[in-house]
Amino acid sequence: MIRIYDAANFPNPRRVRLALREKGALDQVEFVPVDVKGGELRTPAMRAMNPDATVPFMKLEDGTVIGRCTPIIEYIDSVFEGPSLTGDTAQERALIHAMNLRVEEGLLNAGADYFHHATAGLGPELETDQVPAWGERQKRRLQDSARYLDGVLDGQAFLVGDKFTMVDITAYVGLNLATALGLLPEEKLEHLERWKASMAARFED
Ligand SMILES: N[C@@H](CCC(=O)N[C@@H](CS)C(=O)NCC(=O)O)C(=O)O
Repeated sequence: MIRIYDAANFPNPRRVRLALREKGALDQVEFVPVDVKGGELRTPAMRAMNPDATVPFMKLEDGTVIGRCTPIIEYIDSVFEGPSLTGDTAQERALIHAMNLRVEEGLLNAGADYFHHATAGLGPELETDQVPAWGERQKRRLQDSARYLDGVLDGQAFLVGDKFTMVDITAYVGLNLATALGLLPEEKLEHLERWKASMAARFED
């Protein structure tokens, strides 16, 4: 069975869980809990398996280890049944991948950077190299991204084309993190809010 090493309530692990949910495959993998806050990812044994020292990562039955959400979701999308999350044609795949990078960097990673650099983050044992000004700068980037996505969603149900894709997952998780950290712009972003409510209903959140 495929093993997914993760920590259930962290944002990036949630991306893979939501992708598996969309594919109806949550029960076809084994989840292995990792103690992120306890520093387990940085132990030599873990680093030998996953040099990125992040969750999620995936171990296939033949022992191959694959890290990072997008490659994991691409794999899941290929091996399990159900509507494509990563595109059917070369053009769709490229558009979805490009938008996913924009959302990952501009919204989700920006929020994570704020968390790690401008707050106590994972605590003093793990946050040993904080640059608070970088966190604040990433907050501004996140806000610009939220405004941009609000514009994309004006008259659109999903972030790329007319179908649900992995980009909607990345953005939903990023938006939840931004909301939890109080990072969203003060003005009303009505299209983004409407889309977020539709995603929450889809995921029964
Ligand atoms: N871009 C990476 C991000 C993974 C990531 O940052 N995961 C966080 C949890 S949401 C983590 O493992 N953090 C551990 C740490 O910061 O030490 C991916 O796609 O998987």
